[in-house]
Order: sequence, then C-alpha cells, then structure tokens
Amino acid sequence: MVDINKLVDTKASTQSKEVFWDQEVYDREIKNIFGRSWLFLTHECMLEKKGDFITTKMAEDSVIVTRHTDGSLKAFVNSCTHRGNSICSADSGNTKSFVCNYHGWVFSTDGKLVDVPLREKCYHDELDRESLSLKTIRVESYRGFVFGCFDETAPSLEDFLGDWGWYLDTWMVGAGEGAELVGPPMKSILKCNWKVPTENFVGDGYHVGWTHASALHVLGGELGGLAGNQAEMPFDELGIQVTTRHGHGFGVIDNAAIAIHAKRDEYAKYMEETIPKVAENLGEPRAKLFNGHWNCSTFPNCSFLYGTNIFKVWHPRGPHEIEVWSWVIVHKDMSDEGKREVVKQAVRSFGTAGTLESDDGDNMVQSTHVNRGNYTREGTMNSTMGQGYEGEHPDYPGIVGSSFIGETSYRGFYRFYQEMMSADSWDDIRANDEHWADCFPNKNYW
Ligand code: UNU
Ligand code: FES
Ligand code: FE
Repeated sequence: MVDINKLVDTKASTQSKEVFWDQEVYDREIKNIFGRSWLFLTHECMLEKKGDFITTKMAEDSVIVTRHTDGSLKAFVNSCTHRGNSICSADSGNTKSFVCNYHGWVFSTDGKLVDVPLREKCYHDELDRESLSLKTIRVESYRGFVFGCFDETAPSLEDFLGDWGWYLDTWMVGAGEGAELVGPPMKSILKCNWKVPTENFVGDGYHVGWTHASALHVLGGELGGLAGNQAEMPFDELGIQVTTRHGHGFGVIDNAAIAIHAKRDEYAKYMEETIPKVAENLGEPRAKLFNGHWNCSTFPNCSFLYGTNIFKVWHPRGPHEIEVWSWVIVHKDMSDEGKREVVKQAVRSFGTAGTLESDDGDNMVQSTHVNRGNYTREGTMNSTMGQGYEGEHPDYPGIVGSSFIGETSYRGFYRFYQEMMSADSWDDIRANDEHWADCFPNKNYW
C-alpha cells in the first residue's frame, strides 16, 4: 500500500519510486496538485481580439480560454452541460459563441448558456439556463502569461509565483517590452510520467554534459566544455540553482544565455544592447541572470529554457504518459529577423524533433517504464547532490545552491510536491509559510 504522506523524504533527499508509476499517487496528484495549483494556459498575444479563443488542458480536463466581449479573459471547462460532449474541437479561432455539435446548445464567450434548440416547444420554456453555464475557472495573467486555477481558495497567481515572479521579471519586464510566445504550440506524446521532465527542467544541470555530450560537442561555444564533463571547468561554481516557496525553481549557467543557438548574430546584438538596460531597470544581480542560460520549471508542469527560449507544458495523460506542448519565447522588442532566428534555433534544439529534445526523450521514457517491475517499483531515488551547499543569499530570494550542477531545486520541487499531496487545504499550506525552508540544513551557507 502506498503511503501518500511518505512519498518524499526531505532529510534523506529521496523520493519513493511510486511517484513515477503508481495509479493511486497519480489520482491524488490530479486532485491535490492539478486541482489546486495555477496551471499555464496560454499567452495573451494569442487572445488579442474580442472573441479570440484557444483550447488547452488542465491536467486531463479540456478547457477553453477566451477574450470575452467585455475585453476580459475567461476560462471554462470544455464540456457541455447537457450530455457532456466537448463544445469546441478547434485548437484556436475567433467566435461569437460555442455551439455543441451533439444537440446544438449555444454558449457565449464567457461560458453562459444562451440558447438551446426547441427551448419553447420541447423544454416548454422551463429549462433553467442560469444554472447550466459551463464550469468557470479562475484566470489571471502575469506579464502576459495566462494561468488558470480550479481552486477558489488558492492564493492569487502573483502570490503563488511569489519570489519566482521576481526572477521571471528579469526577462518578462527587464528587456523593456517584455516577452511573448510564438505559437501555435508544437505537440507530441511522450511515454513518461509528467514529473520526469519537470524535475529535469527544474534542476538537472547534472545531465547536461552527459546526456547532451555529442550535441554540445558539435555546437561548441560556451557549453562545449561541458561535453562529457571532461574539460577543466569550474563545475562546483558554474552559476547557481534556486528553489522558491511553491516548488518553482531553476538553474543558471553564467554568461551562456544564447549558447545553444548555432546561428545567433541578431540575438547576440540584442543581448549586448539589452543587458545594460536590465541593469538600469532591475539592478546588477538580475542583469547577471539575464546574461545566463536558465533551465526552469514553474510548479507543477510548466518548464522553459530562457536563452534557448523553448517554453513547454507537460500535460499528464495517466501516470505513464504526457502530451508535450512547446512554444518559443521571443523578446517583443527584438527585430523580426532576430525573432525568426530565435524560433529556428529553439525548434532545432528543443522542438518536437529537436536534437537536444531527442537526447532527453529516451531517458524520460526509461526512467518511467523501468518502474513497472515487481522489484523496480519499490525503493527510492536520490537527489542529494549539493545538499548543505545552499542557503539564503544576499542578492537572490529563495534557497540558492552554489552551482548550476546540483539538486537544490529538485529538493525544493519535491518538498512542495509532498506538502501539496499531504495538505487538506491551502490553509494548511499557508500555515507553513514561515518555515518552508527549514528542511535545508545549512541555511546560512552564503
Ligand atoms: O537539457 C537541458 N535542460 C539543458 C541543456 C539545460 C541547460 C543547457 C543545455
Ligand atoms: Fe542518473 Fe542513471 S546515472 S539515472
Ligand atoms: Fe536535457
């Protein structure tokens, strides 16, 4: 039997293998984590005009996000309140209403039921349309990035992001006009648990030199020295790793923002012009981050690489499968030529068929499916790297690890994962706000 309260051991820095395989764990995740967290939906640039909509998923629920006639963003579940059919099968578009394909019920762009066929003759005008609106979802955006949340008692998106928002501002506002996503997203299916890629992006600096050795060797440049973990590099202080209150985190390789771009003249010029502006707007600590390469996850399932500029959501489809959706991040005030360059380079490295993307894919699948065995589904996984070499930092919020290569943000991700899996409500989680970082044993490291 699974003990949901003991999936993660924050002292030993281990996680039960059940987190990657067990159906009961997955069912609890859907309720406790995906049902209560802010989940990335889309970027506002894809919903500019009234009536614009996109469809996406919040875990396994299909949802519609719209720009309503009053100009506000709305989100609701894509399931008809008559017999439950989906009311929209398009990925995106512009519409005045959604008409269910089955019996023709009509919903407005804020999810209200506005009309049904034969309302007077066959329902005898007795249908209570008010109570048959689509299920609405909280929707808030941060710097144009739109998130949804099923839980009315959850904190605001800004509070949920917390210190992670301070880091995101580095490129979401630091560069003047901020950033947007280029879509529609590329989509593929990967037979892995959703947490394998999330943990990889949140804090796996360790795999970069090994899994991607050949790709980095071919690319050369700033990361060439990582290939095979062989060159004389300061592996013990190669940037930093950070975890924050709600499990969000990242790792930074200093001075390597655009390292994965093989062709990058425009981007290099843009960075050279922009770093001083970031320093002026946000100060030196974040200007330094701006010039670094980031691998990141926003809890629970939204990951991105800043610099490489791929932005992903891992939609769970049961414990052993995900849909990968990938957009490209571009700085709004970059030239069109520069944006095209960034899109091409992001797609060739971390698009659906990207070189580095396929390096990772097999590890993600094997790390999940190896756990199907009677022996292999038991026991634990280890994330102790750099434990004790991390703490509160004078310049950077959260808990900061001493190198890009470490597992600080793994530990932070799984710490919060366990907290959400165990907590009955957001009030229980809030009660722990002061003490969340106590499990990091050497908080005064810096
Ligand atoms: O594979 C990654 N997540 C990665 C690759 C991270 C940093 C640099 C290159
Ligand atoms: Fe890390 Fe095998 S060496 S999973
Ligand atoms: Fe990778």
